[in-house]
Amino acid sequence: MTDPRPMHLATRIIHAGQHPDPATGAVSTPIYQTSTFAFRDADEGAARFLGKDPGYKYTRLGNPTVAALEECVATLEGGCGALGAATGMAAINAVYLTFLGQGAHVVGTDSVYGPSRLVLENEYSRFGVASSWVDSSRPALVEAAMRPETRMVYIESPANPTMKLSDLRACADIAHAGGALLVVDNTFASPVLQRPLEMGADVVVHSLTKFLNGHTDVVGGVIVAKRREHLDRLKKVHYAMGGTMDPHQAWLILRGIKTLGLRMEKAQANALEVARFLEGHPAIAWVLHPGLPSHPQHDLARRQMDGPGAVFSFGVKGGLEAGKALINGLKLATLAVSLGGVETLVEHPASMTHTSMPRAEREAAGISDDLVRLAVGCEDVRDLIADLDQALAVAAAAEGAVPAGAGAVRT
Ligand code: LCS
Repeated sequence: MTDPRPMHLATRIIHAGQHPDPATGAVSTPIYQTSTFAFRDADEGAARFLGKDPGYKYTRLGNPTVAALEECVATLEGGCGALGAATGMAAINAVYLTFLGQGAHVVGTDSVYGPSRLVLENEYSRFGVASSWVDSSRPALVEAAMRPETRMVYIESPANPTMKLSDLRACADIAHAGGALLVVDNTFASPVLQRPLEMGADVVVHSLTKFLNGHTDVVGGVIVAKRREHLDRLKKVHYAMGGTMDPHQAWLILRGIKTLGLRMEKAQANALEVARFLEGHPAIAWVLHPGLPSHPQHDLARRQMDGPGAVFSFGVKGGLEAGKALINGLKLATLAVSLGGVETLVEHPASMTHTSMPRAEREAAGISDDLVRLAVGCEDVRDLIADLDQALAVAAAAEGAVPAGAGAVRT
């Protein structure tokens, strides 16, 4: 008999949505690699399309492997249900398209993942949707940007790549007071560290490509709704737009999620140690990591999150050129966009993930040219620190700013 008490998160990560296959007893959820599902007779087919029979019809409109992933993520986030998407951007666009229309206005975090902002500014604007982008780490700025026609407050916290945090309860209150929804991109935290629906958000989105999958081998996205009414509206739009998830993709992500708790614990412990090392290094100008007391919202991180995460940003003395020299000097950390995998990745947002933002807007959002983003993985932290230390020495020698080998490796 199933214990009616809700299980702890670490248990739900492994079991939610997944049960031995009723047909074969397979413990791992099978990959239902089929585009369509047979009906016993015409009446059953008709009942499925009328929604009177909940069985499957066609994989774009639902698939058992995708459903297992959806139930798992919905359970972790505390939502009433979830919708798998082909990518994080497919999930975000389904949310925009569902809740925005002619004349609608969005208030969003200025330093979100570039395309989440640019698609509103450049594409939805063609259909009469306006957007204002503010430093949402200051709730008063969110409030000031609200208009009578604001339908959505769109927050990324921690934000990519500035690591700004937004007070989600305060943003929910502001959104709801103005008759808008709060949508939160929870990609950087994952449900292990932050559950926005518990803090008043209406909808959560993820790029599953990142921590939830965790192995840098698949892209995917998900939308989680708190209320059935929203889920039903989202489903209608998402299924019609077609950016849904493939069963094999869902299976890979389900497999990745099983170790989410373990990976998060290791990666964030590594990230904090690396951030402390960098903060103490003479060649480093600044470090922004929510787990460091120097982060302007360290207290909010402690209140709102169950851990500061495994991504952070920093600047090297000597600016962009010194940063480039550092990136080029790294031998273990890989120069690549994306984050949340078991391997450490480094990137330069101003010239990569956020390059399509106009420079003035980028700088206003805090994405300076010297900002280097480090997404820390699960390697032995001593190797990561040694790698950064040698690359900083190379960069400093090139700059002539700091004597080579000035940073002491702590092992
Ligand atoms: N939300 C956040 C916070 C992201 O960082 C990304 C991708 C997305 C949404 C979009 O997800 P996708 O469609 O790629 O699955 N972020 C990336 C990054 O920082 N580097 O490369 C991709």
